[in-house]
This record gives sequence, C-alpha cells and structure tokens, in this order.
Amino acid sequence: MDDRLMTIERHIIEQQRTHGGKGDFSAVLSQIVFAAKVVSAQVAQAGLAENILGGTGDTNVTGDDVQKLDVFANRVFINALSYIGKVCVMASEEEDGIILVPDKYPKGDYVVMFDPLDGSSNIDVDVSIGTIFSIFKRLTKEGDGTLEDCLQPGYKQFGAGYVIYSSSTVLVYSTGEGVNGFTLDPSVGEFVLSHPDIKTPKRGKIYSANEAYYNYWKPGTKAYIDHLKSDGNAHKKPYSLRYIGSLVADFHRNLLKGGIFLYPEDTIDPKKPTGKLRLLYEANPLAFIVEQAGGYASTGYERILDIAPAKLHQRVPLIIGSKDDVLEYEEFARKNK
Ligand code: AHM
Ligand code: MG
Repeated sequence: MDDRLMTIERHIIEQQRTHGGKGDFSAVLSQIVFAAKVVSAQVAQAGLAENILGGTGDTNVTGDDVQKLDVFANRVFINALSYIGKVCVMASEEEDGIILVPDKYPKGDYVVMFDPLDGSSNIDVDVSIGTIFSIFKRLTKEGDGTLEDCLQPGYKQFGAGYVIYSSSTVLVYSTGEGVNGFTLDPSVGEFVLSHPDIKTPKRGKIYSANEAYYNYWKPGTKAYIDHLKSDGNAHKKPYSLRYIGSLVADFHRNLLKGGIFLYPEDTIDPKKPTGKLRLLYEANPLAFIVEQAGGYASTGYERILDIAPAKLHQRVPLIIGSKDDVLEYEEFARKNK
C-alpha cells in the first residue's frame, strides 16, 4: 500500500503517538469507525430491503417516528462500544435514559453520546443522513458511569465527529487539534483522508433554515434573515438558501463552503420553544467541530460549548457556521428583542 495513504486508523494511531496516551481513546474512536462502516453498508441497501425500509410504528423519546434503520444503527453503536472496556456510560438520542455497559464487560474512562441516525425521515427518499458523536472523559472515578458523567458542558469534549451517508460516506472528526475528513473507499472498506485540516470560511454566502417557520420566529431571527435577503448585507446581494432538512448534510456543506445553519427558537410548539435540536447529541459535537474549523456556534445569546446541560434530551436553539455570520446573528438577536 502507498505509504502516503492516510487511512483513519493510521491517523488515529499517529495522533495517539503524538499524545503518548494508553490507546484507550483510540480504541473508542476505532469502534466508532467500525460502527460507521456497518451502518453505511445498511444505509446503502435501505431501498432494497423491504424489512429495513419504513417505520416501526413506534415513536422515540423525543416524539419522532422511529425508522427501522434508526433502531439498527443505535444497536450497532451500543454494541461496538460496550465490550472494549474503555467506555463507562453512553447516551443516545434513541434511548430514554443513560446506557450502561453490560456487567460482563469492564468499564473504562470514556463517555460517548450519539445520534445514531440523524435525519432519518429522509431515508425513504434517498436524501443524505448522518451519525453524530461526542466523547467525554468520565467525572466519576470507577464502575458504571452516571448521568453526571453525561451532563458535561461541550467545551470539555475530548473528541467529536459525524458521518454523512451520501453519494459517498464521509467521516469528519476532531480531537481538539483541527478537523479532518475521511472518505470511505468501499473497495477496500477503509476511510481514507480526503479533507485534511478543514477550515471553514470566515463568512459564507449560504443560509440554511426552515423558512416555513418565519412567522413563528423571534423578531431577531426575522430581521436577520431579511437582512441576508437584502442588498444591505456583507455581500451587497442576497445570500443563497440551501436547506436539506438533514442536519449533518446541511452542516457538512456549510462547513466546507461557508455559511450559516439556523434552527432558532420558534413558537410553533409550546413544548419546544427552543427549537428541535438536542444539545448533547447534535449541537455540542457539531459546535466542537465548527470551532475547531474556525467557525462558531451559538444559541443566539451564548456559546453552545459553554452550556451546562440540565438533562439528557435538552433542546437548544442552534445557530452554527461561519464565524462572522453567527456573530452577526447574535447582534440581530441582541438588538431585536
Ligand atoms: P431527527 O433527529 O429526528 O432526525 O431530527 C433532526 C432533523 C435534523 O437533521 C434537521 O436539521 C431537522 O430535523 C429538520 O427539522 P425541520 O423538518 O423542522 O426543518
Ligand atoms: Mg437527530
């Protein structure tokens, strides 16, 4: 094999060597890579397998329809992370409470949280979907991890990333030293470095939001979007609107091209005044990635990574992307209360 070919496993090993760790964190990452390959293979076949395509008829803890592939992906990630002895507790968007490692396996130092298959309502129509993950070190000393281990602010993440299952499968991750993206080469089953040291433009030309909610947005969000559509903005001409409705896909495009994604507060559902997205499984990991790439993530009022979580399935407004764009949104939110 070409010595210059940087597979993700090699990247993980080389990073570990630089840090001189025991390899526990690397083992966690490698299991996530493995799980991503398994899910990728299933997603690619979703249209073929009648028993995989379509809903189970159940709803998950946050009230969304559960698709069979969600259930499958959730199980794959839990199983892959359970037996290695490096994880003490997990949490998933698909599960009500924390997920403990079965008694028969040793417990390790790491806490892993994930959204196993985000945007799953898009599966049936062949639109890109993704996995998002977030890794912390435990606060408790030993044994099973606890809820407290899971409820840490995002700036304490040890690593985070996402996988996009699309025209190709791409895994993007960061351990706090920049962001790298790897594309799955299906012929050899390896993720290969394709997007080294990703930096997001300081300002973008794209905004991504579900603008059908405009009438339910706060004055600051309305004024901001009006501004982007006018010729009074930084580019002196309207921004472009791009909204897939699959967070990972919208985020990935904006990360590479520059832009701002918004899922702000709205008044549609009084039970979800802070928007739809979850702090632990969606906002935190993507905020970690975007900051590592030179961007920024905010609720409109505060940095996402500074929020001390109060509960597992906490929702937050998420404004994320190119730094100057997100800072400008904050200014509009401040001035238009
Ligand atoms: P999910 O976690 O249930 O799949 O929902 C999250 C998805 C995101 O991928 C996407 O950004 C958002 O829901 C779209 O929501 P909306 O249809 O309200 O625009
Ligand atoms: Mg989700």
